Amino acid sequence: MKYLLFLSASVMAACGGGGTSSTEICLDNSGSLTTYVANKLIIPTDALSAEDFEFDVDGDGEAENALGDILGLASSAIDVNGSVNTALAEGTPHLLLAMKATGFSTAKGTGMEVIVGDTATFPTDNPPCTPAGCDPDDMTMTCTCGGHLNGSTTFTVAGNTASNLLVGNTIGGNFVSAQGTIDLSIEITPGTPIDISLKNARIEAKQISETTIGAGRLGGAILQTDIEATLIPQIANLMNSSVTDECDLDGDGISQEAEIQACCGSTETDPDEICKSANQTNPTNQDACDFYCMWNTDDDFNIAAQDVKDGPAGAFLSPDVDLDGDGTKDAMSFGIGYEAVGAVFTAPKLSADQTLCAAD
Ligand SMILES: [Ca+2]
Ligand SMILES: [Ca+2]
Ligand SMILES: [Ca+2]
Ligand SMILES: [Ca+2]
Repeated sequence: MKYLLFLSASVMAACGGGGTSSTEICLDNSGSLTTYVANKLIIPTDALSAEDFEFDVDGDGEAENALGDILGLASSAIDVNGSVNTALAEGTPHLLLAMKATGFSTAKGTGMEVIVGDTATFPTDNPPCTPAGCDPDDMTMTCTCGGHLNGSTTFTVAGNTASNLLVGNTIGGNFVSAQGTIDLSIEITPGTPIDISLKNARIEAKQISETTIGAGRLGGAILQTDIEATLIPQIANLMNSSVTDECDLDGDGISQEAEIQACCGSTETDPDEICKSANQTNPTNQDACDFYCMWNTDDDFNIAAQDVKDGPAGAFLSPDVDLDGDGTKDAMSFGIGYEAVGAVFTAPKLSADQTLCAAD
C-alpha cells in the first residue's frame, strides 16, 4: 500500500487592466527557458515545518498554513512524506516546472509554468524503476526507483495535460510569483486523484540554476466547500487504508469486526469495548489498532468522513482565512515545499511567447 499525493499548479493570475499600476508584473518573453522535474515534495508534518511553507494568503500581514499544521496529527501514524516521495520516485505522476527568466539572481517578469506530466507515459530514456518490468508494489521484487529524476530525463507532455502559468520577479535569487489561483491535483490514495483549487496562491523558487531549484514552495488557501466535498473524504480513505493494511486478514479490502478484534487482541464485539480491552502484543497490529481507536468515533469498523470530522483533527479542519472579505472565514491555508532537478520537455505555454500580467 502506498499513498500518493502530488501537486500541480494552475495559476490564472488576474491581469492588471490598463497597465497603469506601478506594481504590475508582466512576463518578459526575452528570458531564457529552463525546465525541471520536482524530485522532492516536502509536506509539513508539524507546526514548525508548516511555518517553513506558510504564506500570507489573506494579506493581513500574518503568514498562515493551517492545513499543514493538521497534517502533523496524521503523520504520527502515516509517513506522509515517505508516501508522497515514493510516488514521485515511481513516476506516478511527474510535476514539471518551466521557468522563463532573464536571470536567476535578479529578473523582472519571470514566468513559471507548472505542468502535470502524463502519468500514463513513463520516460523511456531513464525509466522510473529498474530492472525493466519490475513492479514496486510487488513485495517479492526488488525495484530501484527514481531513475527519471537524474536531471537529464526526457518527459512527454500530453496534449490535454494541465499546464498553468505564473509571473513574478526574482530578487536576490528568490523568485516569488504574484498571487493567483493554483489548482492542486492530489492523489492521496492510489487511483483516486482529487482536485483542489488553491486561491490567493503563490509559488516561490530559490537556489535556482539551469539544472536545479534547490528550495521551492507553493501555497494558498482551499475553499471550505472543497474541504468538505473532497479533502475530508480522502483523508478518511487514507486513514482507513492505514488500518486495513494491517488488519484486513482475509484480504478483501475491508477490516471487519473479527479482524479489528484480532488486530486489537480483544474478544469484545462493541468497537468501544474492543479499544478499551485492546491487548495486542504484535507492535505492528498495535499501531493499527491504536490508530483505528483514535480515529473511529462511532460504532462501526471503518474510518469514514464523519469520523474525521468528529475526531481529533475535526476541530482544526475549519476555515482560517476570509478570502472574499465578507467577514466570514471561508478557506483554509495550505503550503508545501518542493525541490527540482533538470528535465527535458516541451513546455506547453512557455515554449512560445505568452502575454501575462499580474498585480504584484
Ligand atoms: Ca494572513
Ligand atoms: Ca477483511
Ligand atoms: Ca466509523
Ligand atoms: Ca468570506
